[in-house]
Amino acid sequence: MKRRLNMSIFPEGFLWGGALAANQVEGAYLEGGKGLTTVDLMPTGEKRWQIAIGKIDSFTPDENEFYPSHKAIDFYHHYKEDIALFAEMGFKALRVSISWARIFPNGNDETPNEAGLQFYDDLFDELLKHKIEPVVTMAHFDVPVHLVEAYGSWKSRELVGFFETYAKTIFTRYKDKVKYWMTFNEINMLLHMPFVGAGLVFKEGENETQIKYQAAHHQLIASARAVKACHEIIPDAKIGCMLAAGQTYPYTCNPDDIYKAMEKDRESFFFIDVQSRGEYPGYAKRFFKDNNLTIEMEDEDAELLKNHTVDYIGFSYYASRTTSTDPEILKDKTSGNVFGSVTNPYLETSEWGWTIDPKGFRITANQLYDRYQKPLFVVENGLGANDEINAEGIINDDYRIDYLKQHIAEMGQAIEDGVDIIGYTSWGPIDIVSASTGEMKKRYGYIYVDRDNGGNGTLKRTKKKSFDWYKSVIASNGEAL
Ligand code: BGP
Repeated sequence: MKRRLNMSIFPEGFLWGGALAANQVEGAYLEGGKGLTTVDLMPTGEKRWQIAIGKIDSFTPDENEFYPSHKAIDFYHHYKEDIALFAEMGFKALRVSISWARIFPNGNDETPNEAGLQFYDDLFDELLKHKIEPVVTMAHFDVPVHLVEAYGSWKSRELVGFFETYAKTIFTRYKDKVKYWMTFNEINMLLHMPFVGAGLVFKEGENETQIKYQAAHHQLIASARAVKACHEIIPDAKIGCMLAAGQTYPYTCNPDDIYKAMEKDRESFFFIDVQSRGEYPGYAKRFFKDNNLTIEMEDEDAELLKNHTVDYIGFSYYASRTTSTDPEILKDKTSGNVFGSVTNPYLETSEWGWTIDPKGFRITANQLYDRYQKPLFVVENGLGANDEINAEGIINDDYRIDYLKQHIAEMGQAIEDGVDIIGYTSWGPIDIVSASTGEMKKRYGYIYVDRDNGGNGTLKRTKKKSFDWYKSVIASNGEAL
């Protein structure tokens, strides 16, 4: 009997690794010719949320505010050291994002910024030297500010052409080094944090829903044009979409709750239905009609969407969601959750109020695979926690090991269910700036970074207990959890 080479339930070649975003790690926010991006205008504190939802349209820098993306963890200068640590854990892949404004400082410059192109060349070379596959996000919450000021960002159809030029530039430059791409990070976040997802700013009295869905259409067209260009320039590459996923549970078996849970999931699936099935679903057309929305489309759009769908479905999973039609239940919204989820009495939550639901990971993976029947790529999963260094300089993050162990086990169950998952890049393999709060204390890493919420610290990297644990998970291809 042929001995199974791989005793694990994870397939040979499973892409174990970690995920980062340029704006949350690089720092050097104006170095090497980089232009300002939307996230560079977002300080920590309560103002951050108002900016995230597009309610603030004046961004005069305030020296009393702290802007976490300006230095982040200085990955721009530390990437070789950090990649060596990732290699020590045995990473097969590292998800990073390219900052559009490093390549085109204004987003639509006549010629690309060579220093920016060279930085990512060096970064990819370092990864390949360690046999780590680069997995590249083209837009991860960082729109060039000039495009916001001059065009209203993704409100404008002009952004489609600018993004296509950016896409063709990086595909051509990195075609021999990068074989896994994805277009917009958590494209559905446009609905919940429109400035973060698409650089949208709303003026008093504007129809925000109309603006959001017109901007979404522009991103969906830009994504399809990028898919087309990627397949032409790098025929052996895979390019995917990416959503913030997490099945929505109905609070009761009341059909109204179940219908509302379906509607909530469709808010996110809408984007992926277009990117993966190639057309606007009927429920979206009804939504536009019922809400008097008119989405401006061009003649080429329908055919472009139909003929250039994604190769895989990338997604982040942190938590499931729960919804209800009962006003009493709805009063109790889970804090820190952009999806307006209510508390699920069967589940614990993290320090930041995010539900902890490993079984939900298996449910969500099955839900996505049932719907799209395309390979899935888990490109974010992890636990944000306020890690402490003890007197001996040790960080015993057993809670993170426990969270990840349970989630990886459930991901394995999904694979046993027949779900085709090609990789798992856990979020923040090294401590980085939190997207929602801008905090450093919301730590995700296997590696601790000496930096606090105010940007103070030596930036020293220290392995946590989870470093060796994840190293053994990868070495055993997911068998030793
Ligand atoms: C997702 C983003 C990531 C990351 C993650 C964790 O929305 O794609 O950029 O930030 O959430 O969220 P946070 O950093 O707010 O804890």
